[in-house]
Amino acid sequence: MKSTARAHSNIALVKYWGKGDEELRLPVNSSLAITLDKIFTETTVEFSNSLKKDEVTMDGDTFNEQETERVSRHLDLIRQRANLTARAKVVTKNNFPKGVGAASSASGFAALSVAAAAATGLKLSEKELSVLARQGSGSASRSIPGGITVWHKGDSSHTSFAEKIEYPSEWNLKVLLVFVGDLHQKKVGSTEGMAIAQTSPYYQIAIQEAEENIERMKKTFKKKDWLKCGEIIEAETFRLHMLCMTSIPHLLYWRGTTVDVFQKLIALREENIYGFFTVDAGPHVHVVCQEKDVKKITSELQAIEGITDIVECGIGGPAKLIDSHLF
Ligand code: 2P0
Repeated sequence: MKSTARAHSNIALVKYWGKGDEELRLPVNSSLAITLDKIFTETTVEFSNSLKKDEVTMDGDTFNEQETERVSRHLDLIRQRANLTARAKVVTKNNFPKGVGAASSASGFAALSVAAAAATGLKLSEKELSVLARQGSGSASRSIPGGITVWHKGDSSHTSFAEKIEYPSEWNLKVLLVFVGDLHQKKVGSTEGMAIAQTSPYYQIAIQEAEENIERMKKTFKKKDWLKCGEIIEAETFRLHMLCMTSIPHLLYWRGTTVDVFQKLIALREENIYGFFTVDAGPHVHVVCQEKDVKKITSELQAIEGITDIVECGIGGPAKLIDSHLF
């Protein structure tokens, strides 16, 4: 059976940066993320006995051996479960460039998991799909449920999955993706970067802080405390990048323009305009704000030299099967 799925990217507000179990991709702390409606991956999978090996193409390019190997290992998990040996043809398409800090592995492995499971005829629950996607790429677990999600770190494979949580819908949350400089691929990817996180002298305290920030953030949702929520979003940005900057060797993902965006957002608070910055393993900034402030924030940021694009996103839905196949 040929199956196609679409999964959205997500941006973490409480970040994942370190694994307790590399093989299973169990994180050292829980994380919390927003699903992005405008950034997504579509993937078609078909298993066939006539194929000698898995064949993967993304945006028209055939995957190299190393990239194919990672996909094959993920497909093996599904083949095992479905009691299948056939190889697969996988065609995948992003509506954004790979490796620019728009979390292509999150939407990629979420779409692959949903499409491949369906292509084998397996019927998996949302939780099972999240557990499965996590094993391809940790952040992919959070692209399965949609909305705002918490990925529970868990203490075993089946207890480490993401689920939706409630948040104040009246905030009308938006996320502005602010692209800084050219969109070439980053030099040190997340998997590689987080593998050295424990060389930071601040590692243990950072893990504890993340768990506490999940609880603090959930409390701000309950109390509808927008400013406190923003404070935690930015504290998490600095927690992640402090870890990166104090790892050995250190990792500095920001550019000057990244900091210019922070400064502009901080200055706008004088006018009661609140956009909160968060940054992943790259130089680009995600601004979390309310719909009523989008126009003003966008026009102010557009004036900063070095910003190449701003993409406005709302909150995206769950990963799901779609009818339009890619081959
Ligand atoms: C996050 N990032 O919470 C953090 C913040 C990037 C910075 O999760 O090794 O691609 O595939 O499990 O999920 C990106 O890391 O890493 C990520 P793997 P992943 O969103």
